[in-house]
Amino acid sequence: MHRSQNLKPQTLIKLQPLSLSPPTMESLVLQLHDISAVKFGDFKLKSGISSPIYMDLRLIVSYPSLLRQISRGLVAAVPSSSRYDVVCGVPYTALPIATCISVSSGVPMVMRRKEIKDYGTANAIEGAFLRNQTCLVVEDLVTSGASVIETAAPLRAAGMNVADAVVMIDREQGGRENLAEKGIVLHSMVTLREMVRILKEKERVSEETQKMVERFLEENQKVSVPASVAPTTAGVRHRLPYEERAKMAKNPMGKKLFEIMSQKETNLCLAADVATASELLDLADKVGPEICMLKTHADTLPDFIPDFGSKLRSIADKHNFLIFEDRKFADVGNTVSMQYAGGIFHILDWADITNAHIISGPGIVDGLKSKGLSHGRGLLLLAEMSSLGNFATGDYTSAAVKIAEDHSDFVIGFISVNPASWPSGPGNPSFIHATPGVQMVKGGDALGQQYNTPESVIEERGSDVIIVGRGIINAKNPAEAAREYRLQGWNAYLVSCK
Ligand code: 5BU
Repeated sequence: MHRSQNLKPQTLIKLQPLSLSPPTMESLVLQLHDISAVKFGDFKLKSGISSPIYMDLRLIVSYPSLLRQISRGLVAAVPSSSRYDVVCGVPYTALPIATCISVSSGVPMVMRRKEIKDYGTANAIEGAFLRNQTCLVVEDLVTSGASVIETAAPLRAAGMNVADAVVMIDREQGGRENLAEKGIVLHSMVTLREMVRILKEKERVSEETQKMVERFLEENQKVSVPASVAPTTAGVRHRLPYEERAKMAKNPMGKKLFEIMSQKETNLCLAADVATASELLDLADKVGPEICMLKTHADTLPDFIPDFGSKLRSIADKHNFLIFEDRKFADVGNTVSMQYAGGIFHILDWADITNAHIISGPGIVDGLKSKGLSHGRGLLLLAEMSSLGNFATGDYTSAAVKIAEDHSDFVIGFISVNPASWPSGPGNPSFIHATPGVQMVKGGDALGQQYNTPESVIEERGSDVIIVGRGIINAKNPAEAAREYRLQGWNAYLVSCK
């Protein structure tokens, strides 16, 4: 994966640099103080808390000798028996440190993109690596561990093992514990307490300052990971399991979807936006085992033929997933009923689920229901959209909820983006929430699409189904990528049920 053919895969390499011994901690701490990378005062940290001490470690790039010493110190902090295939610095401050470690130890580096502008072409992880390689995450400073967790997620999603992180300064404020919960052991070069002790001993700070920092550390031993990184502390908790919700669903197709999700342990819907129908059928067969639903845009397929539906149906039956035609009906009831059952596509014949805007009022649901209900089909209402600047917000979203409640025999739920933020939250558990705009890293494309991570969508935003298109389709191996999305989506669901 992402490695050129003529390069041999790296084998695990020990991190020890060949010559120099690690610098003394005392000298390093004093040098950091000399360059004003350690400051005392009243500072607001990224995690939101106020701190009497602040470290500006971005400065170290201006001091190559210090940078070299820090990287040697970090290498020495990792158990000498450890071996890694790659190192990855947490952007941005730790990037030069990771580069130094890579250069001195011969362990290759990968880089995590902080944000991806165009998901069509860019990778979340840059560099040459293989699945199952072991990656050491390098960080300059850990408070809650949030940044390390943010970096580990796309590395893991790309198939790498991340079990260790090494940090220059551990503020000892819960980061070690938060990372341990995510299966990452934190190795630190020095703790904040130890730094301040050295500075006091060398008369760089007063006893009063030392005491103030120690008191602060005592009082702030557990800084939790912000909700946007690990939404387990916020968002939707104690969610009912899918199998319970299956029993509540009024529409048989909604019930079936919950049942499939529960049986297959997947809340992943593939947005199969490929160039041709034959490519779509091929992809459906490959990704089928990982998904609960496959979403189509039949009107984009140049080779759509009448038996497309029956071909897709047999693949859907083979792998036990539902077919969702993302038609986004928007006309008056009578017209949509004709569009649904007739035309070229005969959506009613092959799509288990379709969706509709509510712009034209509740009559659109009646129109679709007049054809779909007797066929056992289900409908998702577009309560929100993922694209930048869309108008499906506020009262419009609330109106979609009301229409769904009034037609719960046919409506199975919503296309939504952040149901946890709705006045009544995700609401009636018999309705399902499906969310498009999902990638492993937050960001967007050049045409207004906006992406959130599976964890954020399920745990924080309270959705049930992640809809993923280009994140899977553009991957080197779509079936493997689908597996990673499935695991992330499912783990997030399990957490939100606790
Ligand atoms: P992507 O490649 O993961 O960006 O694909 C997203 C899919 O979801 C694509 O088929 C869109 O048509 C669809 N979509 C969306 O992106 N946003 C919305 O609000 C709705 C559908 Br509704």
